[in-house]
Amino acid sequence: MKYIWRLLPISFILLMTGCGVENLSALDPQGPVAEMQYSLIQLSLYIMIFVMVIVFSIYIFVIYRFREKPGDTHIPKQVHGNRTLEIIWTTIPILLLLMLAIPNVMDTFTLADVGVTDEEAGEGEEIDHITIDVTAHQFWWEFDYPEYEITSGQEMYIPTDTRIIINLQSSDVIHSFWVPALAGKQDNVPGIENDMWFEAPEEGVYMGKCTELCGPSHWQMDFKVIAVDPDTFDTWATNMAEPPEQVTDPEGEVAVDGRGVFEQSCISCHAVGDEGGNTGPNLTNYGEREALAGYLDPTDENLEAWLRDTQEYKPGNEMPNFNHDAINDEEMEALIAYLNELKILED
Ligand code: HEC
Ligand SMILES: [Cu+2]
Repeated sequence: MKYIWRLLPISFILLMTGCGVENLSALDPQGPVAEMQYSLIQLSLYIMIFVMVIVFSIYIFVIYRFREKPGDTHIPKQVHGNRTLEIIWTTIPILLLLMLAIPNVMDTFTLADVGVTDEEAGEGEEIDHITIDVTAHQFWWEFDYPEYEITSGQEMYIPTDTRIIINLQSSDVIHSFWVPALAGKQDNVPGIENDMWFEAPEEGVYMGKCTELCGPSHWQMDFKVIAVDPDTFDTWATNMAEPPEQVTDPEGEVAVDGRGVFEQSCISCHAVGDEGGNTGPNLTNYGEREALAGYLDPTDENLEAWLRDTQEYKPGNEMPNFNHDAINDEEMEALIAYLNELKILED
């Protein structure tokens, strides 16, 4: 027991490794934007290490070399000002700051340019690109694809190796859009449109977060960027606009019509295909969600718990709780079966 405190650093290390959640790290950059930003981080880190090593070496040397020794009565020579030293320690920091500033300013301009002309290919040649308008809501994300006239909620599908141009907006307070593995963060500010771009070379699910304190459920305002190959993306976009017919209740297991319950209680806020409101996330592909409400496992139990008591899961969100008077158990079962079947990619 006496040495239990020795476990402290170990548990600290274990705790910190928990921070390396898959694809939620700016230190594992994917694509040109994240890589550019990562190399700037590395550059400043190396410069800082360089300065630290020199300063600490001189410091330690001076402490040992000039410490008072027993019987030392001699007071060192008092000097004031040394032109050579002054010039050296003014010039070196200026050079270091220039080394930092030049690539930073150059990359800032590259990143700020969301244009799509391909300079290497010549005038008028466009880079493969799509535009996504990202609207932040307390506490969920809306992704509109103006070129495809589709909207998705919480999960943003993108084609790989394509420039994704992002326009950031907010419907209420200030939020901030961050997908660490793909690009640095930028704010969603009401009344202002900010833009940015990124590309994902690899297929995969990239985690995103709201990084501006925006209300009681801010910490659960997670989303996903799902990069798929361009063909899959086209299928996805086509089917989002016109989802395949749903075979609700294929085995005839549930007596109540889930779609009917949805139309009665949910459609005023949630759209499936081009039908329905947009106060809440579009649910056209709910059955393919990686997460429920951004952060829960999309199991039946969690879905029911969420519908019954959404205010418990995300306090302050705009969806009402549905108790047993609003939706009875039978209707709930049918509704869940209906939602799980909302798939547009797999059969
Ligand atoms: C008054 C509007 C409103 C009504 C009615 C409503 N919802 Fe919602 N719903 C929302 C909002 C807003 C959210 C986003 C909550 C958040 O994450 O902050 C949401 C989130 C959800 C989610 C999570 C979505 C996701 O992408 O993970 C599901 C599933 C859902 N609602 C299903 C339903 C069902 C089923 C009904 C009907 C029984 C319903 N909702 C009724 C507004 C509504
Ligand atoms: Cu937010």
